[in-house]
Amino acid sequence: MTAPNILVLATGGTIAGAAGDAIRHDYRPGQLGIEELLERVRALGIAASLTGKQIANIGSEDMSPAIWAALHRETSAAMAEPECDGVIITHGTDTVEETAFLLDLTLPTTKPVVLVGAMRPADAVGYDGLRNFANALQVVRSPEAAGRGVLVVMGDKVIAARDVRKARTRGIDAFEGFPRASVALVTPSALEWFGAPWRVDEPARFAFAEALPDVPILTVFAGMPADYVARLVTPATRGIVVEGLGEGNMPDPVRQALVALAAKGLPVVRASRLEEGLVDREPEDEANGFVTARALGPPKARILLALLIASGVADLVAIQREYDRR
Ligand code: DAS
Repeated sequence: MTAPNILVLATGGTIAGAAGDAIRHDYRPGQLGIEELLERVRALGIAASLTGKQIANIGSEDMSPAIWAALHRETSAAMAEPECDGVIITHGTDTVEETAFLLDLTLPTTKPVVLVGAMRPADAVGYDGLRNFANALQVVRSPEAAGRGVLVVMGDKVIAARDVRKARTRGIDAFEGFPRASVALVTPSALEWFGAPWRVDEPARFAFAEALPDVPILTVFAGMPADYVARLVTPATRGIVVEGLGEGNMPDPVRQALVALAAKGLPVVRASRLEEGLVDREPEDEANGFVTARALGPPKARILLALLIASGVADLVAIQREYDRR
């Protein structure tokens, strides 16, 4: 195989983190520059020509629309560049699912785009970043990686953007996919895809929005007073995602407050605070004027609703159809 040209966009996270001590628990994300990381990757001797670009160097809790815009711009430009074979984005693990899903919805699927992170900082014993990066390289070099949308590589799992979820706070096996667990298994020396690409040559599903509309997440808990809804909604709010109990349930006074907002034209999407399980449409959603998130957890349901609103999709049937498609 000739060495493919891969653009590496770096945003920070634990993969670029440092503790200054191999066994310290606390550390700071976003300490290693991209060239330092690539030097360590190149020493592995994997056939690939890597060009690094530092987009940010942050903990991904500080991920922002401005960084998303830069990632989208740089990735789009690379995809249009005939010499570029694929893009790897290094990212903190806390919000990688939001970035991956946003890019998945707003980029074409003609070239592989892979996000990768780590759970241990670069100077820790058993740093997982180098192996994860080698795995990401194995994926991005594969001709079969295109046509699957944006992918996330964590450990030896390759998870599609629609499915990826951070499920654990610690440990190198922190990620799960739902409803599809992984679309491939990867090691630095082997890659096994489960099935053929399903989005071959698909154009971007939505135009990228530089400024996403205000769509907060309402986290429901037992005993929640209804006025929490009013406390969350401002004049700028354009839609709400409910992180509901079980299959997207909520106390009745909260439901009534949301029904009143839905009647005024604010889209309300019911999701679940649980890690796994669909939130399916029920007959009362019709009466309430609600939409259901189906397989998407609250962070991804929020990204989709914000993009739909930014694209001018206001009709509830059309909004529901987009959740049903994921
Ligand atoms: N500090 C977190 C972040 O940047 C954790 C991590 O990367 O694993 O998202």
